Amino acid sequence: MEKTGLDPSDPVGVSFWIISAAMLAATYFFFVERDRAVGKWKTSLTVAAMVTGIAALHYFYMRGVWVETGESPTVFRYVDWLLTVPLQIVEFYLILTAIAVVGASLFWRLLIASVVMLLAGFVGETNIANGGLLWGGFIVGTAAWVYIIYEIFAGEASKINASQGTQASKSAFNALRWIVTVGWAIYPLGYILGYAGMLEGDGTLNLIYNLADFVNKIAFGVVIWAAATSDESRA
Ligand SMILES: *C/C=C(C)/C=C/C=C(C)/C=C/C1=C(C)CCCC1(C)C
Repeated sequence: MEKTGLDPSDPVGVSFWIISAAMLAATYFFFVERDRAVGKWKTSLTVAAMVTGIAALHYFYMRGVWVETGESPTVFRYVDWLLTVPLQIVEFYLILTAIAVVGASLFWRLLIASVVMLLAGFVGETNIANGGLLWGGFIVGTAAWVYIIYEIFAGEASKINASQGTQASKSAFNALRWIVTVGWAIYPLGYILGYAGMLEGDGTLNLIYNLADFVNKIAFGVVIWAAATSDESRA
């Protein structure tokens, strides 16, 4: 049968559709709520809206690829991540610069680590047939992610937060670092399950990545929104 539109018995296609709508709604929400935030927190909400807005666009296209071809929209997915993950790194930096004078080198270290993580994953996922690249990419990507975790829990970023943070910035920073540790862990777990042959077909891997994006983009924005509109942010 020729495929037309969305098949209700295709949970992966339906998840692409639902997340497109959620990303769009979140974008509108963060953008409108920007009015309630003060000072530098306004910029944080703008960036949160950019993240979900860019994702919404990619989810429209990813749904199309999946529904029309039944294949993983790997290139769209990584283009989306390459745009949105660095923006989330910018969020960390904005939270820190709202409270302290922060050297630019910290920003560049986090940014480069996030790009290395994604490029390594992309090389791995687009060369599945080459086991060396598939797992080499995974190892390099995981090392870069672990470095980011180190930086926000024990490195310079964490020290600035601990010594100079306000209540609002500290609670936002703390929640964001758990998202980066626990929420982001869904991606490498999906990668392992997907490519070690534990899942059938590409569908489940896409479901896992979709769920992870939903949590890590929308919940991430909500954490920033909560801090930006809290009374402490006015202090
Ligand atoms: C909005 C999109 C987000 C927050 C994407 C995050 C993606 C990751 C944390 C990906 C991590 C990976 C590794 C840690 C190992 C290599 C494979 C990746 C790229 C899936």
